[in-house]
Amino acid sequence: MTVDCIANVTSDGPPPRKDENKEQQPSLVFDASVLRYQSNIPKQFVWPDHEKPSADAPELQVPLINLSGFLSGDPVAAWEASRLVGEACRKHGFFLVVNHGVKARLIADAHRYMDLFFDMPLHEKQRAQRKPGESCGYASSFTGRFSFKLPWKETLSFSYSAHQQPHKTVEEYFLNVLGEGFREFGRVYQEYCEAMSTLSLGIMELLGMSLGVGPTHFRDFFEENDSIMRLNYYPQCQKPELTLGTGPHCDPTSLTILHQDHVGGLQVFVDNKWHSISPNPEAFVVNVGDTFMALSNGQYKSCLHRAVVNSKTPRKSLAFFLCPRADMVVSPPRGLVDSEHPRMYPDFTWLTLLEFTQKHYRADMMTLDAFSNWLQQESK
Ligand SMILES: O=C(O)CCC(=O)C(=O)O
Repeated sequence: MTVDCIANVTSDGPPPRKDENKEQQPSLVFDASVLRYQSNIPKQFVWPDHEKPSADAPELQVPLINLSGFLSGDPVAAWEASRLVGEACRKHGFFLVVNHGVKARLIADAHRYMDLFFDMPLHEKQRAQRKPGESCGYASSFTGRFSFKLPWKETLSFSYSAHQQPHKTVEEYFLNVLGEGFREFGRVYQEYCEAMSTLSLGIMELLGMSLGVGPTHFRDFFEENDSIMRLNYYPQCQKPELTLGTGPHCDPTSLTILHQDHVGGLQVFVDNKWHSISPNPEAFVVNVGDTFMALSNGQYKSCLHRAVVNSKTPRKSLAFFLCPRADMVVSPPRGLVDSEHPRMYPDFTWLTLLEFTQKHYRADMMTLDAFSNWLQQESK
């Protein structure tokens, strides 16, 4: 993710720096209802040649992990699932899960309410406009924060808190920001986030087993998660070969659970080449983010990925970004550190990394290294 909640556009050159590319002129307005038909796209959306989408992106080999045995308490199935998870995370950090226990009706509702939201006129969506420095709300293409290499998309992001129960933070967000007419949106996304939080805690058990630290270590660490949910909407683009829906980035968060619709567009950079992950409506795409890479002391990969757009069909994806409670200290378990595996990253809190990506640095493939250097300089 980019937590835009996080900004997910690449940067060039060494970090850290304040938003050097910040818009000095009035912000460009991304009105999808107009731009999707325009044959000349504004130059701010044209990406440099070396980053433009490639026509050919072979399918990435990712394991399709059946969670039914693990979720019903079968220890053999759990070990097999954890073995597959571990293998994928050492290679590139991406895998698919099926029979995950999330109701098909809930996933369908989450997509349906996305259509309802993004089909509204721009001024209606802007009632939830994300303000500078805030991490949640409606953002169209991040036109306020950056002025070049803009992503061709609109997003709505909101936070989910597992520790503020019985507060229903998502329901409250929709009611407070958009009003009574959005009560049902809040109900659907509250339920969806709760299902994502439960699923991610299960995956944390598998990750802990695969790393040899047992099923409870990471599960307990994320029990009170302060996570982020993002609805990504990519309108059609008449020049899809010039732009990107989401620029190349590694998610600074811990674990991403993505559901993409039938259109396709997710690509992952593995072995020096972009690969696709085709849609599978039964499956969630799961990937490790920078914070979990730090928790695993660098053993598991947070991999570069992006989304491409097309000229025919709008595309939607639902991204749940698991994050620890904001004040938890991110530090690998002792069992993952020894003389052969010295500490790769300093201790930090998720809140500090979140602020770093929002105030100082456009998330990219170097975020964690840039952040570690910045922390070390700050502590001098
Ligand atoms: O829409 C997608 O397939 C990818 C989205 C993504 O990478 C993000 O929201 O950070």
